[in-house]
Amino acid sequence: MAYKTILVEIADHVALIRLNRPEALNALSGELIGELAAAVSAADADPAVRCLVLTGSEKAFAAGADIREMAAKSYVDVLTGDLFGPQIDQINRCRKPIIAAVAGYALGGGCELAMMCDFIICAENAKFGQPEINLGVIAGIGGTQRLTRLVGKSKAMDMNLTGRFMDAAEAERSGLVSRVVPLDKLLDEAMGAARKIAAKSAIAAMVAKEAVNRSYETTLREGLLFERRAFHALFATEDQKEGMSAFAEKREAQFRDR
Ligand code: CO8
Repeated sequence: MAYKTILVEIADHVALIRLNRPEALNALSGELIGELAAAVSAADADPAVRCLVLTGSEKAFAAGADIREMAAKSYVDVLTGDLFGPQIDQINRCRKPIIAAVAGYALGGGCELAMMCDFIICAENAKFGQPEINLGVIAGIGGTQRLTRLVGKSKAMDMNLTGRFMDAAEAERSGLVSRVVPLDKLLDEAMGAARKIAAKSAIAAMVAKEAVNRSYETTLREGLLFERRAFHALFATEDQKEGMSAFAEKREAQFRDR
């Protein structure tokens, strides 16, 4: 499918999705969010894809929702139109792992989009922020919720109330990102991680993602039970037999997603 605001390439079982509105620092317009949701759903449904990487440009992952597009909307417009709601829900339904590769600005909806991915690898020039307060609004797709779970109340309050940006070193220190790499290594690092994931059992990867995400939704006791039952269930797969036989036979496992 031809998109106008994103670029999609599939290679080595990895779908690389690039946000591509350079004229607006990849600001999330309605069109971009719609195309992104469609591309994520298509990759999720494509048997040739085993992992997704979401990235922007060297200057901006995304500088937030498109302010020009939102500015004149009324309360009734955003409420009845459920601004971004269905598309965000669609992206969150993806069961395959998604890595965010962030360089430059990840602000507002851009920071929130990165946090919707399963983990974030960023370049040394990355800047994260929830500056919506400067616009007289607040974060709307996870900036007060996911950010708080990731970096704790104090930093989340600081960022949401002052609108200040967090650099890559602070983001790594705070647990917002899993790795920081030089800008010219960002895509190699993210694609390398994605190819590594793509070589695993897709069933185990899907269940691991589901189990980690469950930890945000439930108590420790219920989460541990969910994890244990999911672990037990994986013994019904051929991939478990293959993975454990390959270890004993000192060879690479050949997973077949069965
Ligand atoms: N929306 C629209 N256009 C943008 C945006 C944006 N978020 N960010 C940058 N642009 C445009 C600029 O207007 C400019 O366009 P032009 O050249 O036509 O004037 C172009 O991109 C380049 O930007 P700058 O000239 O400003 O570049 P600088 O390098 O000087 O500054 C900054 C870069 C610091 C990133 C600056 O552009 C900035 O502050 N951008 C806005 C950041 C922001 O406030 N983001 C939050 C937006 S609100 C939001 O994300 C809410 C999400 C929740 C939605 C919830 C739905 C339920």
